[in-house]
Amino acid sequence: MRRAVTLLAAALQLGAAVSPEYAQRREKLRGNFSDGVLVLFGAKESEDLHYGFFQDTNFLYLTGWEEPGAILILTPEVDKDDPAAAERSKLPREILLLPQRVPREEKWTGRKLGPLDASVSDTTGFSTVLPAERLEAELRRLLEVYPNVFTVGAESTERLKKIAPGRNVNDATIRLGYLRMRKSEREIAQIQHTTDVSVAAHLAAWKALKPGQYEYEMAAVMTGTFMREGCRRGAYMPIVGSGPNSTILHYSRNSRRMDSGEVAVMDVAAECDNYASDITRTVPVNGKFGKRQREVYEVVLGAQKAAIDAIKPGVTIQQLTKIARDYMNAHGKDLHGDPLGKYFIHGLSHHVGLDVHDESTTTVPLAAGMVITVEPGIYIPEESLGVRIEDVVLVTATGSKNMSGALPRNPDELERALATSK
Ligand SMILES: [Mn+2]
Repeated sequence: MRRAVTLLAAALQLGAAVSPEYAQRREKLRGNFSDGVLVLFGAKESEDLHYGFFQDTNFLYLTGWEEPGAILILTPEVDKDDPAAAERSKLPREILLLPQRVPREEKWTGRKLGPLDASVSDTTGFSTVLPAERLEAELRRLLEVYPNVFTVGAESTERLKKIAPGRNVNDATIRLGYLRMRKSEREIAQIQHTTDVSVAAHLAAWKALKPGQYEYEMAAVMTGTFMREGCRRGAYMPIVGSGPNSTILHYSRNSRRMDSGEVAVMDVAAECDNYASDITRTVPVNGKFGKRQREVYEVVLGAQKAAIDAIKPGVTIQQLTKIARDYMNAHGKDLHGDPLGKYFIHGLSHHVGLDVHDESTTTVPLAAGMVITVEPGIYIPEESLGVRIEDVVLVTATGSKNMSGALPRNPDELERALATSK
């Protein structure tokens, strides 16, 4: 019977039974709360035809559930010494609430799994699945036993304040963010896959790059690579900035013609199976760096290498940032003789995972299994010259591994790759 149900679910594309990893994460999170109930709202059906439906990443992290309108309730692990332990241990540990099916809407959006479908527990991995309209009743019952509510985001907080007036509604963003920082083996493999696809996209763009091409042509080649590899979207809008645009951090119009003698900053990466990557290379449009371009490039590369060399468990992003900036100040000057550190105007690193910018408190000591970017940049508008080099780096027990290291970044190697790819 179970097999038949699973096959039926597969035939209807209702999502394969989810990995046990999600239940493990919920258990871990339950150990992080003591006096409250966590309520998370999944993303609603998207009316934005630009993008389609993408699940909220915290919701996805805890459930693996990719259909709209779901709600998750978690109660904390019961402490045996708690005077209310007997009462609390009778409550459900976790509840998934799903919207009732609306056949009329399913003509537009496809068959959904309803809370009353026979296969719902097998498919979702939750033993308690209820219709979404039961939220208020369930929450009221749980709040007879627990004083507080936890959730994520302003909209959810407002919604819960209305359902539970007079209760503290606390934001759990940071708590969840910390949990998400250390990636599992499976997550690391997924980020590696996304990174490999993104590296292939950069190499494809290098092959197409020549003076007279437009920035959007590079973006098209790269986005095409993502889609051919089965990835649904980029992790962010492609940034291809040439000449003066190379100094604009989040330039994404990509509308300029690229000319010989300029550099192009390409900050482009995919999102595959919900996991992001984040890679930047700065390349000479005609295939050869000019003297000054190479000089500044070497400073950025040196800063990046110094920071990556310093990565090991216990070090903070704040410390790595100082290493990168100190390197720039010691190794390069602007046209007025000032050290280059002041042209590094953004953060060095952020965590990468389900979001391209996962929660990234810069003072948290790094630990094995964390994945961060290392992306020093120098932007000198006066010289129409911006250089950023960004790799995705896994923190290991003894140091680090550059997950995007397959994409050349040493200038000679990069020029050779540009020449031989034509
Ligand atoms: Mn980045």
